[in-house]
Amino acid sequence: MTTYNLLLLPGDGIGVETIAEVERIVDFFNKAGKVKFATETDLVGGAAYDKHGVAITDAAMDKAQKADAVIFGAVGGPKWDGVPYAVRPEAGLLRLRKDLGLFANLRPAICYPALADASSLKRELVEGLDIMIVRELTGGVYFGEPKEIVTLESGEKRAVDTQVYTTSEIERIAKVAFDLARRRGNKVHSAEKRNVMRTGVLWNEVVTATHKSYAPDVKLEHILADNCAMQLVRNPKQFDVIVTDNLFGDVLSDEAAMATGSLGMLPSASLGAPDAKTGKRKALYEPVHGSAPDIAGKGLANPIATIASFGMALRYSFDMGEEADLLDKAIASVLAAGLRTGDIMQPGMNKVGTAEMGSAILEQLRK
Ligand code: GGG
Repeated sequence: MTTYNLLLLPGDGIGVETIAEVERIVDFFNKAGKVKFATETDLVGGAAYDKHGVAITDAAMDKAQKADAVIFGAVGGPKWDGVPYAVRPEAGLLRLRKDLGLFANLRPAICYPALADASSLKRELVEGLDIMIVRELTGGVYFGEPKEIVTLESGEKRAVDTQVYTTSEIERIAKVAFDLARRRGNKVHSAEKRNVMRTGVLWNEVVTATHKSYAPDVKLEHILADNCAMQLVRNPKQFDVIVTDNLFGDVLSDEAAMATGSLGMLPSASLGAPDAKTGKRKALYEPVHGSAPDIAGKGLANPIATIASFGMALRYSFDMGEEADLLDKAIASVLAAGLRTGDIMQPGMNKVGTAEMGSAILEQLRK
C-alpha cells in the first residue's frame, strides 16, 4: 500500500482546533485502507516563536521539504504584536511558501446550497456560485526588496515595500489559471492595476501573450483589481477563474469568502511546479482564515475550511478525486441537515462547536 507523509502544522489559535478535526478525517481514510497517511506534527508561527525564538525551525522546514504534503492551520495573534518582523508568526508561513516554491495558491469560493441565505449577498447572487481565485504566492509586494522601515535625518520614519514581478513569474501563474479554466468554465479574469502600477502593465502584457496558446476556447478578460472587488459583490457569478497577484489575491479571496457565508468556509491549496522527473509538486494546504484569537481554545471555530483543505490535498496531491468528492458531499450534507458553527449560524438552525461539526462530517463519510 502506498504511504504518504503528511506534515501537520497547526500553528496558533483556532489552527490547533481545526487541525485536530483534520486528524480525525485522516484517520478515517487510513481505516478505509486505500492508502496510508503517516502524520508528523511540528510547530509554526507564534507557537514556534515561543519555544524556539523563530517562526519555523530549520528542522521543521526540512520535514516540510520531505513531506508529500503540508497541512497548515493558522498563525498570528495579538500576543506576538511586538515581536521583530523577521520572526513574527507570519514569517513562518512566508518561509514555507518561498522555500517550497509554492507559487500557485488556489482559493475556491463555493457557495454550498444550504448556505445561500447565510451569505452577505442576496441568495440569487450566490446560488450555485463556484469561483476559483488563483493567487500568485511567492512574488509581489510580499517579497520584493527593499522592504524596510528607516528613520530619516528629520526623525520621521519611512516605510517601503516593493512590488516586483518578472515575466516568468507571471507566465507560470497565468498558465495555472488557464489550465484550470479549461477544466471548468473556460473563462479567466486577470486582475491588476495597470492604470497606476508598472507591475500591472507587465502582468497584463504577459497574461495576454500566455493566453494565445489557450484561445479561443478559454476566454480572457482583463479587469482592474478595484473593479474586480466591486464586481465580486455586485455580480459574483460572472466569474469563473480570477488570476491575480499576491496582495490583490489575498484581499479578493477574503471578499469572495463572504459570498459563500463565512471566511470559515474557504480552503486553499498552495502548489509548486511539478518536478521534472517525478511530476510531483510540493504542496501546502491551509484554510484561508487566520488564527481568530477571539474564539481560540473555546471549541467554537468552524473546521470546514481546514477539512476542505485536506479535501484539496486528496485531489491535487494524492490523485484521490473520488475521496475528495465524498468529503465535499459529506460537508454539503451536514450543512443541508442544518448544522452550523457560530460564523454561519442562521435562525432555526442547529448550533454546534468545532468537534461536533467534525463528528457530523465523519458520520456522513461513514455512511
Ligand atoms: N491560514 C492562513 C493564515 O494563517 N494566515 C495568516 C497569514 O500569515 N496570512 C498572510 C497571507 O496569507 O497573506
